[in-house]
Parts: sequence; C-alpha cells; structure tokens
Amino acid sequence: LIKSILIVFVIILNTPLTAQETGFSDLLQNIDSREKIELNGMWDIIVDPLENGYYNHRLQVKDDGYFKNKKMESPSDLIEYNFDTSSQLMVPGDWNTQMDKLYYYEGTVWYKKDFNYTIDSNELAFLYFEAVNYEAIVYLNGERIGSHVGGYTPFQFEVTDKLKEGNNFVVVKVDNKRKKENVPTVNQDWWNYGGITRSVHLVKTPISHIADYSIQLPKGNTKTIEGWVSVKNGKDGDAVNVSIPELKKNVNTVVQNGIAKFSMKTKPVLWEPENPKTYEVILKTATDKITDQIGFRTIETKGTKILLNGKDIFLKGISIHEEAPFKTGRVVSKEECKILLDWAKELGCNFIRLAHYPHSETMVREAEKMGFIIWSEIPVYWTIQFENKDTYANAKNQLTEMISRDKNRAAIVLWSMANETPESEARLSFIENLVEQARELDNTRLITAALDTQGYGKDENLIEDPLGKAVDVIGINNYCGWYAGSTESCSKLKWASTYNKPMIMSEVGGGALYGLHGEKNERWTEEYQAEVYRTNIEMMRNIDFLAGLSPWILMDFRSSRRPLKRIQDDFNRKGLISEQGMKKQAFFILRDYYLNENN
Ligand code: GCB
Repeated sequence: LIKSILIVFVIILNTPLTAQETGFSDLLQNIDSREKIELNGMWDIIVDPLENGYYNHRLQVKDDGYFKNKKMESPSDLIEYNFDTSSQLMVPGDWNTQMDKLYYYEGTVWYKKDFNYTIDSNELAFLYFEAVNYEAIVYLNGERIGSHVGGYTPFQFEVTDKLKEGNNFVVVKVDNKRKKENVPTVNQDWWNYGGITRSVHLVKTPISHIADYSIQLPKGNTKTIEGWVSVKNGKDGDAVNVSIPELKKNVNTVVQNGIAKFSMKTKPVLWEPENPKTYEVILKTATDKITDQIGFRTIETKGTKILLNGKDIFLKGISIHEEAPFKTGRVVSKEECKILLDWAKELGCNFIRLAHYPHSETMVREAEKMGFIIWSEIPVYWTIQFENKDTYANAKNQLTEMISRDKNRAAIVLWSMANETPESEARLSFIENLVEQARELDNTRLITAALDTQGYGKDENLIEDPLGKAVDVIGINNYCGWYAGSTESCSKLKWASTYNKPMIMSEVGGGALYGLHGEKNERWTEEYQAEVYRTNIEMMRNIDFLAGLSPWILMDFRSSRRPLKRIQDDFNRKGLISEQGMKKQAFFILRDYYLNENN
C-alpha cells in the first residue's frame, strides 16, 4: 500500500515557459469550477439601429452614452432613454428568436444588468463572457472597461477596482452588423444570431490565482502526462501541486516567470469513443485550487490513416450547427446540447464536426463525456478578406481563444482553420500562418481545413489544392447529386489525391422537407435526399484514403440564404432531422451505413 501511495516528484525543468511563450492571454480556464456570481437571466435592453446611444449627431463618440444608465433626477431633466422601463431579453440567448421585431435585425442592442457585490480585499473579480455575437463594448458602472470582436469565443476583463460595494451595473453594447472585413464576412449560410448568446459570469479568484493550464499527453506518448500551470500575481518559487488521485499521482513544481511546468510518468486509461474515460485533476497553489475532468489520448496520422491511441480509426460523423432543437435560435442549455448529441449517438456516430465556429464549452464537454471525437473550427468561411492584416489578426485571435479554452479536451482532435475558401496566394499564406499559429499553441492535435470540391461533374475529382500541403487531414466538402451531377453519377465518381494524407468528407448531402414524399428524382422530397445519401455512400466506399465523414447536417437550421416558400421558409433543409425533431429517411440510410459496415 505504501508503495502504491503517491511518489512525489519535484521536477523543475530547466527551460520554463513564460506566459507570453504559451501564446495565450490570461483567459481563465474552467470557469465552472470557480466561485462566481451568475449574470444570466433577464437583461434590460434598448434597440439602437442608429447607434444613438454611442454617437452624437456629428457621429462623434459620446461621453455620456447609454452606458451611463442615467436616470431622471428632476422633472425637467431630458434623458431620452431609460433602461428601467425598457424591454428585456434573456441571457444567454439570441435576440432574433426572442422578439418578433428583431427577427432580421442586424445592428446594435444595448444590454444592462444590475448585480450586487460585496467587496473582499482578498479577491479579484473578472467579468467573463462565454460569447457575444459579434462585437461587444463592455461598461461597468458607466465606465468603459474593454471590447471584443468575434461571436463565438470567450473573453474577460478584470474589474476588481471598478466594482462598488452593493449595487453595480454592467452595460454591453452588442453589435452584429455584418462587415466585409469581419470573420465571418458578410456572406454566410447560417443565421447571424445577435446578442449575448452564451452565459455571463462575475468570476472571483484569490489575488494570486491559477489562470490557465495545459495538461495532456505529449504527441505519440501514452506514458507521460505533461503540462504547465500559469499563476497570476504569484512569484518565482511559488509551489504548485498537480494531482490525479485515481492514478495515484501527485507532483510538486514551482512557478518561474508565471508558469509552473510539470511532467509525470503514468499510464492512464486512454480516452476513446467506446470508453470516454476522464480523470479528476486537481491543481493547487497556496491560495487557489481548481479541479477539472481531463481525458488523455494520442492522435496522429500515418499515411492516409488517422490513429487514435495508435490504432486506426474511421470517423463516423455528422456536422452540427449550434442551432437549438425544437425552438430554433442559438443553443443555450446543456439539455439542448444533449438532444443534439443523443441524435448523433442514435445515428451511430463516433465523431462530430462542430461547424462553422467554436461551439459552447458545454457542448464540447458534454460531447467529450459521450465519447465523440470532435472537429472544432473558426469562422474563416468562404471569401473573407485574405489580404487584410486586420482580418488576419481577428482570425488569429479567434483561433487563439478557441485553443485556449479547449486545449484540455481530449475529445477535440482536429482544429479546422477554414471552410471552402477560394484558392489564391493571399488565402494560402493567410491560412498557412493560421496553421503555424495553431501548431505553436498546440502541437498535439491535427490540423485540417474543409476544402471546396475541385472539379465537379467529371468522372474523377483530383484533390490538388495547395493548402493540402499545410494540413494534416484534408477535409472535402462535396455535394454530388445536389449542387452538381445527378444522383446516379455519384456512385461512379472516383477520387484521387496528390497528398498521401487522410481525407474526411467534411460535407456531403442534400435538402429535403420532412414529410414531403415523391419520386427519388424530385427535389426536396425525403426520397431524393435518401438517394443522395445512398449514392454518395457508394462513392465513399471506393475512396481508399477516406478516413471519415461528417455529412451536412444533423438538423435543419435557419439561414437567410434559404427563402423558398413552403419548402425552406428560412431554413437550410439539409438536416437529417427537421428543426422539430422529425427524422427524415436519409437519417436511416446513414445510420445503416454507420452501424452495419465494418469501417
Ligand atoms: C457548404 C457550406 C455550408 C452550407 C452548405 C449548403 O458548402 O460549407 O455552410 O450550409 O454548403 O447547404 O450549401
């Protein structure tokens, strides 16, 4: 027993990383395990299409905009807004599906929330937003504390000195106007849901606290758990303890330049779809303690194969948008995540592509528990401004925030840099630079991008996009039988690749209105969609470098590109399941393929 009790290694590695060297900001990791005040619920809102609460009539930024949350003090006061008598919206949530008049709205909405705070001189406080689409300017007690761009990743501001004893108010200017230089750009095939779409917290930490950590197996090594813990407001030599009780491992290390590195020899049971094992990992400093559930696995490619824990795996997947089942709008709860994931399980999947932007941390964690391998991507979608340096900085920031948040999730094996981007020199170097950044931040996972089909309707499609060189796994979006070629032609379509790399058919499919029946050559019928699946599956059986697929898509989702009355009604109908949860015929075709073929 004594032998089996943990051995304490003090490992001070001679090349400590600094916070800068990890490439991440101080974004707090694992906010669920922190003490916090929830700021969810009803927020007062003012819809402001002219941004009257921000600019004066000369279009100069006001210093007494709506963020001041002013109230009339005497009957003669002129204040042309009042949060207290305004409408309200639920946070988390999009505004489009909460208020009829905001269904198509793209612009500014001001959000305000009051909360109570008791000052404690031993703690720091952070306003933490899980996501706001698209641009957020945040004010606390009337003072601007910062801004953030990008609709699907978390951000935070330390606000300790700005909080007051008792009542405080936070105001957020949320703007989802589409702009050419944005990521995504003006053109996207999903609804531009605006709002504070994910949860908001006031997170409390000790002054010297654990900000961030990375704890995973190194590439190709299943016998060493390695990582670092970044400690904010500590000093060199501060002790950090990392333990994994179930593995009887307990390591002491020390902080140098804000980071404590550690390494432990151990043989964890590896995370895999059939056994999504995670371990409780406890991180301690003299003042702080964080607990997380972490899984361990390796992921590599060998020729055209993907190897999970050294074993060849075929990814039986489905693409998913963050669209709420039954009510549409953004997914806001764990229950909604679980409905989507249960459907994917029923379909026989071991893999999900979370398109086209990072989904919520809840989604990723739930999927990990259920054993789904995950592809996670940033919204570098279609023709963004590849020449624009600011656009690059924006994309890079979204990539960094995605990896920062999810780097400890074993379920994520693929970071996707882009979707269907048009070939050009500028696009190539833009995405190559993102790939480089992703590898610098995380050299344990695979990098991919969904490429456009190259050469429709021929007998053979050759994959030769130069971007194929930069990625580990090639994603191909291919719509044989829908956008090009007849359904009969798909079964005969051949594929070749100039790269000796695994290929995932990251999209394939066609549309159908649930309940619409007819001949298999009649568009929009379930029979047509089923035939698309049947013939494309035949095609895929013949691709020897195919390592998986994630057809488009699990459930019908709202898109303003889809106006066809009585069929689309603002929905992309390529779902295998309708937005009301009804399974179409194609669902069962794909399910048979996943359950019955020995891939
Ligand atoms: C695509 C896009 C996806 C669209 C889909 C479609 O290639 O990647 O975002 O929704 O096609 O339905 O056209």
